Amino acid sequence: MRAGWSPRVLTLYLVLDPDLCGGAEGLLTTTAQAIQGGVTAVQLRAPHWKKRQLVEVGHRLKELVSPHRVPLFVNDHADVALAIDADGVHVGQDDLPVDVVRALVGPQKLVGLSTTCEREHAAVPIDLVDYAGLGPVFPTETKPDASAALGLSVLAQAIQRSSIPCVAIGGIGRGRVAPIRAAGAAGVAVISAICGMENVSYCAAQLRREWEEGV
Ligand code: 3NM
Repeated sequence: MRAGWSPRVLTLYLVLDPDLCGGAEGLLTTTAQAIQGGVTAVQLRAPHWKKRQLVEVGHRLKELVSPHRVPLFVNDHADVALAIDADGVHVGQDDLPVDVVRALVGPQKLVGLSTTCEREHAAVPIDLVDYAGLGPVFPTETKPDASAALGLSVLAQAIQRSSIPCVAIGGIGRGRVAPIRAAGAAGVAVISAICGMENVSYCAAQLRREWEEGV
């Protein structure tokens, strides 16, 4: 991880979904409540939004998370991450290559890269990237174009074969956090286990507690 950040911030990583949260205002209230519950990182992910809206809402999210020392990541867009002085950017295998992303955002910002199999996970350049997402670990309805679920044993193998901190994603909710920690992950990323839930801070707190207690 870059200077100033501990891998502990990857523990409970909230990926925001504007549809599930009920739009831009919903993203902000969800984020505030989720941080209260114990979320340790937040990603602004809104694939259907124009950059203007990403920047507007991104500024407000940054103000919201900063006092808590919770890093804010922007999905896909290095330029938006720079514009709002986000803490990091998260890219997928089909986005800008990570050497280009690193050159754009400079040495200080966090860079995350999505991987979907052991091979991609093993190929993550640890000098350029701070953590790798790996998933979907379980079937998920939130990302209809996600590949087949990997399962816990593939997750554990991939983690063993790389030194990059791994954030597991896909279909993660209560009862699945402890096994992922046991598999060696640095954290869990969730969308539907928090976004759109009636009691966001309670749901986040339950997930965090499962991580901390490991049961
Ligand atoms: N990326 P939920 S799975 C955004 O496998 C995303 O890279 C994935 O949502 C990947 O927590 C996913 O509701 C959706 O299953 C995760």
